Amino acid sequence: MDAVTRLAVDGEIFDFHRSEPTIPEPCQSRSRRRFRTIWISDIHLGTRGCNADMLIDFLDSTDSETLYLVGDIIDGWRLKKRFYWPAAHNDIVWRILKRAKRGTRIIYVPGNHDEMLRPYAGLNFGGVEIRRNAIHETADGRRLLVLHGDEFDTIMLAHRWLAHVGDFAYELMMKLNYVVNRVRTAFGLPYWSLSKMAKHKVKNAVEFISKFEEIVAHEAGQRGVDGVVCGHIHTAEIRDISGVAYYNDGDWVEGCTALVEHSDGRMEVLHWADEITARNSRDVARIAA
Ligand SMILES: [Mn+2]
Repeated sequence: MDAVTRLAVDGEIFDFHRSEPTIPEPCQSRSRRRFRTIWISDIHLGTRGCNADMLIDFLDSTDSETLYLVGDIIDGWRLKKRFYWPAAHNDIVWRILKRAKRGTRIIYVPGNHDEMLRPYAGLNFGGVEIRRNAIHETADGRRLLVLHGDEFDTIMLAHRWLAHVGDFAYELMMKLNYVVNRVRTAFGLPYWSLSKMAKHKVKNAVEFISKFEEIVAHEAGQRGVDGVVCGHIHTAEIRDISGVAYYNDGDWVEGCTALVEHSDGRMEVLHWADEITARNSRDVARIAA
């Protein structure tokens, strides 16, 4: 067992017994938005890129019967290179384990960055079920395959050069995004996603993303499910691709998005920065009124 796995599994990172987070939870009476299901992925705990504050706000504002962690929750790759684990990252783990204690069913499908947890598929850590993939049945009776998405990287080989260009550009963008948003925060400006904008402008990235979406949906169709939920490419989306529903829950590095299922089976992508902006303007309106 390598160091990162030991940290993750033996409770040095997953501190099951930690009684209180450093960033306290708001009081229990604060109303949370309830969903049937929530999917989040690509949190990349253990990296500077992880937008912990935004995710803590999301976790404190929502609740669900089931929570899927769709991979790249902990960035084992990056942790191996350089250990980075601020208190806020523990607070996220604490909140997830607290949800399990409160009765939320939590299914963790590890991705490529947290592949060190894949051998533990079938086990349960503090109420978190580890799975290689899962089938989710929606309230309106549809069957959705839940997986991280790196399974299709080999099929994407033809587009590998794109992936590498993308990777370099992405790393750079993540760093820029961090700096830009620190400056914006200092000036009291709302959070702003640089690569969200860039992705829609760079043609190659757009081609890569739509190719990925088509391959994933096609594979899911072959397996006879009605749809697929994945992460991995950090691009939230809800799309019908030749009769297969494609859902991507995005990421918590810069997009800060979650996929949710409402009680009637309706699916929605929540852009949390926009939700915070909307909530703040509602608060301002209430104070003014
Ligand atoms: Mn990934």
